[in-house]
Amino acid sequence: MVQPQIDLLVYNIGCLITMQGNPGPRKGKEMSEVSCIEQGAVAIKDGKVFLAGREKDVRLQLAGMLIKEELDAENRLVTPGLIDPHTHLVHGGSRENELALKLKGVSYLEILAQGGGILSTVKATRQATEEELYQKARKSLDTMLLYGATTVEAKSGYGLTLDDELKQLRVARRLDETHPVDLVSTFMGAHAVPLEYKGRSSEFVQLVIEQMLPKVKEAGLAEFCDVFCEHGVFTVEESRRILSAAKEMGFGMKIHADEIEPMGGAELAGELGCISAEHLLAASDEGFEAMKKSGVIAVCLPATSFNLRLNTHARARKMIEMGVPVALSTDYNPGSSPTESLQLVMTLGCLNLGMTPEEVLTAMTINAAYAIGRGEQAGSLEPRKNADLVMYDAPNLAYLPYHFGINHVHTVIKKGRVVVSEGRLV
Ligand code: IZC
Ligand code: ZN
Repeated sequence: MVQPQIDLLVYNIGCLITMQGNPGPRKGKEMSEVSCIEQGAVAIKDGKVFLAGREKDVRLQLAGMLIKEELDAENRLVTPGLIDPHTHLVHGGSRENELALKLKGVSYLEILAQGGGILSTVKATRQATEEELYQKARKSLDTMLLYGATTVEAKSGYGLTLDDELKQLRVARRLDETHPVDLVSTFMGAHAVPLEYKGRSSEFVQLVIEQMLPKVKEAGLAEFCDVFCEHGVFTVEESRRILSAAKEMGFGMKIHADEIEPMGGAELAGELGCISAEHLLAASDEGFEAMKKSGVIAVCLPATSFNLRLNTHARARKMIEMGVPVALSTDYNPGSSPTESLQLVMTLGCLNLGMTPEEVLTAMTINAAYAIGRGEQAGSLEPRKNADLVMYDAPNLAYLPYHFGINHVHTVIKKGRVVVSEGRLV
């Protein structure tokens, strides 16, 4: 008989947070039920977690099994790999020119209405070759990984023609195939009304529904469809049309809802049964109720409100109290949130949204996994899930948001393989 073997045993973990629990996104008090196993270990086999728990117990259960390799965590903190459930990863160019405008008090939506903002990134993305987009996004994905992200959602939405949308989505697929980080793709053709359709948004909506969605589906290039439901972008009615059509075609639905103005986007997310609703700064209590009823996950993006200099924040505490599961994300994009760092988002989640470090970790592991349909594979360290874990040069969880603006990651293991060691890509 072949002797069963373990590929890698990570041991001497000072604080091991597994996020083990019942299946499903965590709500209310469950979001703070995060415990630390002192002297922990994680046994990995075939890229999956075999066992995670107290080192003493893990070693006992492994008795008689061959352990091919051991890694000493030297008393560090270990969590599941972080999950970034909302990014605009693939794009051309950058928008540092908007900083001066912002300092003069010009708002994000004003910049967009003047043909800048998203539309300037659309221009740069259309001009870029597929290879250029790939190289640029790859660099950002490396940074995300160095900061602890092991699964990342990526939206299109800077092409706004069928070919340019497909170009962005192909880049995301190639990254998924060639980079250690797992990518989950979202089609967001309804991210802005392109200049050539100015004043003819309903024709553009028709293009998205009749041409883009079927082609994206046919090419198998996206799992989800997202819409920017916002004043001056897409109305609730247009968003309903696009998302309903997407649902018919078998896409999961996401929505940028009530980011800046209260529009009823959260209510729509509940009505349609979206997997997640994003931003939600201006969402109403009725919107939260509708989300709760349909099990919509709230994806909060505090780096965006910080960077837009908004004085308001998503009401994460209210949502947690009401039982809406909350996830957190960078919203990485060249305009409203040019950062790849989920660790910065941890700090902003605590200081600006009032979430505890435990709630923050829940929001960027298990709840983030469910927000992108990966709850069965990722988000916690339990048997049969992907062996995605992060080891930090930090003694405990609270240390991460507390000591902010730097990178605490020491080692990242993705599907059982060490991909970051001593803070460097291997
Ligand atoms: O490029 O500004 N909010 N979409 C919706 C964005 C921000 C990305 C951008
Ligand atoms: Zn976004």
